[in-house]
Amino acid sequence: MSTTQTVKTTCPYCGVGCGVIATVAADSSVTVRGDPEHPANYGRLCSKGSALAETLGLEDRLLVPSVHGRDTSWDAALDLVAATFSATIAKHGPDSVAFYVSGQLLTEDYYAANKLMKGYIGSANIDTNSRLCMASSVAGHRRAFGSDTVPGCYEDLELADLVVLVGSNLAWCHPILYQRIAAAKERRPQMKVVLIDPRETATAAIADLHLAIRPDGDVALFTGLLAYLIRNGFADESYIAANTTGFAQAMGVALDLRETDVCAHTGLSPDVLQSFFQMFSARERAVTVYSQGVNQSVSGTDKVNAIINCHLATGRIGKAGMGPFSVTGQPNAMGGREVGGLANMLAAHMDIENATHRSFVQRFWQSPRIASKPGLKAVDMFKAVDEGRIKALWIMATNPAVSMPQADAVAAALAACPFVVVSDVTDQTDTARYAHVQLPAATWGEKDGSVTNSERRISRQRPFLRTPADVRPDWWIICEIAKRMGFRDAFSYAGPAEIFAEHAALSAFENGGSRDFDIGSCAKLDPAAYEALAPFQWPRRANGESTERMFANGGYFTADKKARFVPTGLAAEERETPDFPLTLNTGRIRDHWHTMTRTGKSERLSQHYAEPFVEIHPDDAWHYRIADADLVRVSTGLGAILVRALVTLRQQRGSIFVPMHWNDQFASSARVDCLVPGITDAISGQPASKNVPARMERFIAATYGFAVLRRKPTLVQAEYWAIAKCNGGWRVEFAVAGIPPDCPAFARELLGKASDPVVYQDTETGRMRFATYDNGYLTGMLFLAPEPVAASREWAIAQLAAANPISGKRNAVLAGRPGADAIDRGATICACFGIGANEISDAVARGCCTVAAVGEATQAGTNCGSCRPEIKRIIHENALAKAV
Ligand SMILES: Nc1nc2c(c(=O)[nH]1)N[C@H]1C(S)=C(S)[C@@H](COP(=O)(O)OP(=O)(O)OC[C@H]3O[C@@H](n4cnc5c(=O)[nH]c(N)nc54)[C@H](O)[C@@H]3O)O[C@H]1N2
Ligand SMILES: Nc1nc2c(c(=O)[nH]1)N[C@H]1C(S)=C(S)[C@@H](COP(=O)(O)OP(=O)(O)OC[C@H]3O[C@@H](n4cnc5c(=O)[nH]c(N)nc54)[C@H](O)[C@@H]3O)O[C@H]1N2
Ligand code: SF4
Ligand SMILES: [Mo]
Repeated sequence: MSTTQTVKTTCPYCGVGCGVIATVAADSSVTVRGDPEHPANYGRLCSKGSALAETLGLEDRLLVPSVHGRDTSWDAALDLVAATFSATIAKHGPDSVAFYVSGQLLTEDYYAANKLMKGYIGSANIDTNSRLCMASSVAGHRRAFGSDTVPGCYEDLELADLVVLVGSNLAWCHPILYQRIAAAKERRPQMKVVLIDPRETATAAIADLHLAIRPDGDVALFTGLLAYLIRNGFADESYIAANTTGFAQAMGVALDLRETDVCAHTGLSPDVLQSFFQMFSARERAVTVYSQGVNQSVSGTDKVNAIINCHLATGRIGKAGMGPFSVTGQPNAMGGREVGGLANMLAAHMDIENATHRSFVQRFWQSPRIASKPGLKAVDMFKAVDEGRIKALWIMATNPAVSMPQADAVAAALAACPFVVVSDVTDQTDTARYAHVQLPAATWGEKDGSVTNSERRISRQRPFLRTPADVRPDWWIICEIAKRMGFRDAFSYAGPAEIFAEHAALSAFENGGSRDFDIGSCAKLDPAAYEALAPFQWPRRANGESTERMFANGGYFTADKKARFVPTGLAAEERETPDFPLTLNTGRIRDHWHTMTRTGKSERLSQHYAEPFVEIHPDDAWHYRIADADLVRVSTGLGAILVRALVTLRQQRGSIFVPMHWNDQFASSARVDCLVPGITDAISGQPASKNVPARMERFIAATYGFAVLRRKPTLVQAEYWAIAKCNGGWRVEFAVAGIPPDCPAFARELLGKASDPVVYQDTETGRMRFATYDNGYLTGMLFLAPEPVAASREWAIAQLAAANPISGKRNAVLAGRPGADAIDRGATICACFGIGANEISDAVARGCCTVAAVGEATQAGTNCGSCRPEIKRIIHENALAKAV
């Protein structure tokens, strides 16, 4: 490309679905900024979105198809996959094969995969990582509304007088929605925010009330709220009578609850409960936002319905500033649901159990078959792989060896499976190890298609980079396999535009307003119109009919057009697990995305947390004799992991939190899903990843180490290690148990055999430090100590990245901390400008007492704003310290 090119596309991370403008300069360098015209973000991007350009490099990319680890041609790979799937089906029937797909596929990819499995192979054994993510919301919606409909839109979050956030760390996981709420609250201080989360997350920064609920206390809480609303005359009797059924039963169960039981199940005092109930009652414009603290639970579907019941009972649904709001995780979680990517759904939001729907879909596709019963849901699918019932499995755009519960068992099942195909963009993942065939897929920036965000808005993802020669888009790969399996006519698409138009036509096929998902207006879209398609919300029927909000006046998608109340009680009983007295909670951090295949490539995003960790309440830390920065072994009946202790009051007593991101590519033993059992919600089949009985103990090492080095470390012989990209290279943390290693030999191994390190040894304390140079530039530095290394990480990284040779100070760097002439920035808080906690604290100490003032003094928080909740906390803690 010789001139600058500018392309409007959509962020490939979370379900907020922000519009992005990518600019490719004449020298091929890429910059990204928020699209000021996109209705999701109006120009803003969070830390992950802002750093997208750093994740586009070809390092770690899977660039050529391979069979049994050997590069091969596309024809050979496709022929083998098609032949093996066909032969397996011929011999063992259609249910002996399966696809495990992802909310990170584009709608067009997803549509083709679902069509192939359900209409042509004739099985419904296609499930998706959305099973681990949105299945309980889908099931709850369908129970209440008769369809999987999100009734509201983002604007409701700004128009509401009360936003209740349940099991959602919005500040870190949907940062732009968080910022929209924070800005609305600043404009209208009467607006209130309630956070319901066992942990005091960064989201608490905007909360007027934080309910540190007991794990899985949510059903009891919202059933208690329903009882309060009814008793105090807040039920909207005319809405209930006109638009719902089942109220009497739900009311009966709710009114039977005793307050003492609600307190016991939620762990909340009567006063706190009253405050919340009163807040909710007093504000008609209320939105309840919920996410994985709700969905990922044995009572996930009941949680969803307990929330929806309160909105139905007050008629607060589908009106400006009102409604239950399930926010989706992945960029195309919604699109996947629309094409029927779940094993228990059909395309275009139709039901697999409904014979009329099956006939619609089969007639539309004119397909030889149509799956007649639900297929295997994710956990059961991998069980079937393990038991040899599934003999050929195709995994696309997901990393189940890390993200599935019972991750070790999943890995073992993959290892034993006769035929595993993995379509991915990354060459080495924990799942790819088990692939017989690896298919290189096009990634963000190369792909062309569409995604749907949390508010039902469909946006285009457009390419702006040249796709590497042997890389292909997912839809193409799927269609080529389908053709080779004998389904040429049904899968001969010229491009994604044609697939999208077909998907749109199916959504409108014999619909007539009877089904929620209808984008009939796009059924005749030609490639040029598809190319130009501006973001729009569904439904958008062929006659142009559209709406931002649904159900204000009923019109549900049940036979009688009425919504259903679902009676909910207290939900889950206590589990007796004396050997595992702690509750292990898992989830996300601000700057990493899932299994780190993308964000792990960005040095900026790898500084906020550079190691896997466990958050522990100080009382538990004391009880288990664990100090901050110790290493901790966390275990359940399934296995153990080794992570760094982070002692914090933000955690509840008896509960610990470990992020889901770290895997074998970045740490020795930190895949937290190795500890999570495959226990699921009975209705949705979604695994309970947030409430796992566990125990922990301090891990005592003989030697602890920290290193920075230019090149990626290849070998770390240690019980514990974790690597992360940093400015100028890589940082490594490790610990060795048993007999202390031969330190000089260890240093040579890590820093490079040819190097001639400067050494500093303190025989009294047993501490050793090494530094290597190339022409006066630091190339590596290693600290070894009998206790966790106290050197300043940020300072060591700054030396590695220094623009000038370090001459004259060779020994000084081994001090491991800045001299009197420089400051220690502390752990990175602002990823955009690399501002550390110490710099922010200093600014606060100098009198900056608002986030804006800190921004003015340090720049922190002035670009994407994702760190603003943390800056606010530092200011708050400083104020508390002064008050003491
Ligand atoms: N930075 C970042 N953002 C992301 C992602 C990412 O990987 N990184 N992933 C995206 C995806 S796919 C998803 S699904 C979303 C998830 O977004 P969130 O659901 O907001 O994220 P989580 O951290 O999984 O869990 C949210 C909270 O649920 C709380 N919780 C645990 N148990 C309970 C409980 O019993 N009741 C209640 N009320 N709360 C509980 C946890 O303490 C946690 O703070 O994030 C999306 N955005
Ligand atoms: N303990 C615990 N476990 C969890 C969760 C939790 O909260 N706690 N959360 C669950 C949730 S909500 C989710 S969504 C899952 C996420 O878990 P995963 O889906 O396993 O996570 P990702 O790292 O996003 O995996 C995406 C994979 O697809 C590849 N990829 C990216 N783009 C493309 C593309 O265009 N085409 C192809 N073919 N490949 C591509 C990436 O390289 C990567 O390997 O984890 C679940 N697991
Ligand atoms: S909030 Fe951040 S991660 Fe989510 S879509 Fe927007 S920029 Fe991307
Ligand atoms: Mo998710």
